[in-house]
Amino acid sequence: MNEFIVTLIFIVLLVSGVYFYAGYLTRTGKVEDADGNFIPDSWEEKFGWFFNAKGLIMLVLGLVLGYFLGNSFPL
Ligand SMILES: [Ca+2]
Repeated sequence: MNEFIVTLIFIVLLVSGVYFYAGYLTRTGKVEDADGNFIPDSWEEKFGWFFNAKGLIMLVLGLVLGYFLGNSFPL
């Protein structure tokens, strides 16, 4: 497996982890989430774009990862 794919998988896990952690923090009430969108309000101020683009980011990462995995392990 080449390093690019390993890096991609790492990025996917990291990004997913951030989304998961945001949900965990807000659901357990560890951070303030006044608007109830499961994103810590303190994060939203600085990284709102990161959460707004969640669907797009995951889609692009999935497509890129799928493309390179498909190239490395052809059926
Ligand atoms: Ca919020």
